[in-house]
Amino acid sequence: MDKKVIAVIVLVVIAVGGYFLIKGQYPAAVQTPATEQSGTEATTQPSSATQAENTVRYTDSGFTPSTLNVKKGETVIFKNESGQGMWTASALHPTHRLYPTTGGCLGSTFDACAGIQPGNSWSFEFDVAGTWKYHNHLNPAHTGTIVVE
Ligand SMILES: [Cu+2]
Repeated sequence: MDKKVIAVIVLVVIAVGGYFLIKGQYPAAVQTPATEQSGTEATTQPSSATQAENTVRYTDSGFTPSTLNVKKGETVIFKNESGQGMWTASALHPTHRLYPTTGGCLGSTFDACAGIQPGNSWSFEFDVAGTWKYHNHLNPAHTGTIVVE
């Protein structure tokens, strides 16, 4: 009888001890991925910040910002947040030949070659340094400038 009682006590001690061992490890296991997550968040933040800087919004009142400075090789995203089509294209209207890369639908490759519908966006990589004016081919009064350094 005494041996049985001792055996039960030993089993309870092992079970309780094991429970606390597992419980003690749990918060540590949860904490490790949490710190890893905050680490990756910190590294992804700068790249998303630079992307936001290279965004030109097109609203019913025109392109914002009207002048955007970028570095050579960077991509600019033109977001159509207006209620009309946005056909971003190099100056001068209607030949679109100012930006010096040929092979576009009319002149330069800096040309969306189509009306981008509201809610959509169009992007272009600027590989040539200079001051490049552009406009909305569907509403040439709306203009903007990209300065590539
Ligand atoms: Cu045009």
